Amino acid sequence: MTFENIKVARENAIIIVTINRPKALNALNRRTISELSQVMTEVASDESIRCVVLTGVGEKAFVAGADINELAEQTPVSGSLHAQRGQALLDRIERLGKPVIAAINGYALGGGCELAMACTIRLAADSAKLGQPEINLGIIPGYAGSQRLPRLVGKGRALELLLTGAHIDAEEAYRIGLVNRVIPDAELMTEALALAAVLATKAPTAVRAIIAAVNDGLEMPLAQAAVHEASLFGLVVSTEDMREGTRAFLEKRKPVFKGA
Ligand code: DAK
Repeated sequence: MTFENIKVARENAIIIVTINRPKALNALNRRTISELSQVMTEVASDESIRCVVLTGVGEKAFVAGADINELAEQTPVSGSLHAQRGQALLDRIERLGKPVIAAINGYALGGGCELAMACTIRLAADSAKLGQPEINLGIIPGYAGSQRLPRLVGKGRALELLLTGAHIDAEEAYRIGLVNRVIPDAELMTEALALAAVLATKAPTAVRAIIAAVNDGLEMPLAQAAVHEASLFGLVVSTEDMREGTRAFLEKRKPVFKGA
């Protein structure tokens, strides 16, 4: 596949997707959303891909938001279409069934912060800045940021970030639970790829089931979520990978999971 606004590279079972619009600080325009959607569709259907690392080109920005030039000229019809496509992309990332690691290498603002929140795990470079500044444009988040943010950091902190539009640094984002780890700038991609390599060795069906259990379960009452977990458990115990995992433990060796 060839793309204009993203770069895609492969390292064994890992796909590295780099958003590549440096002149606009990697802002998400329609084309970028469409290209990301295409690559995620491909990743979803390719069993040999086990993990994705998502980052932005350069040292300044992960994604500085939705493209404000496009936002400024939206009509109700185009705005609604844009909302549907962008939300579908973020839902697909969240429920890809394979871990997507956001390597946040600079500004992750507005739609950029929303994109990072849809990822499975967020690693932030120590110079990263995160926030939801939509309020300063007279709008509100459009990619479910007002919903994912309180689920990650709690209602009070989410409301403060959404209402002030403030940018917070990586350490503060870590303190409130918005990112999983803060990593020195120069080591961000090395760490992201090291984590991806670990995740890529895990049993794919169990990985998919964990991502589904957590995401679906957060939308359900606890008792119903526990029943859902039990059904997913029933699925994973029927896999060859479960037999391999338990056998490897008993034989005191590392398991080799095949996704069967
Ligand atoms: N869109 C388009 N261009 C952008 C951009 C953006 N979000 N962010 C930066 N740029 C461009 C700048 O215009 C500038 O272009 P030139 O002037 O060089 O042509 C270039 O990138 C470099 O930016 P700056 O010169 O501003 O760089 P600074 O270091 O001075 O400042 C900054 C960096 C990140 C603090 C600043 O660029 C900034 O504040 N950017 C905007 C951040 C922002 O407000 N982002 C949130 C956008 S609102 C929806 C779905 C989602 C959304 C809305 C609706 N629906 C489903 C309907 C989401 C909305 C948003 O994300």
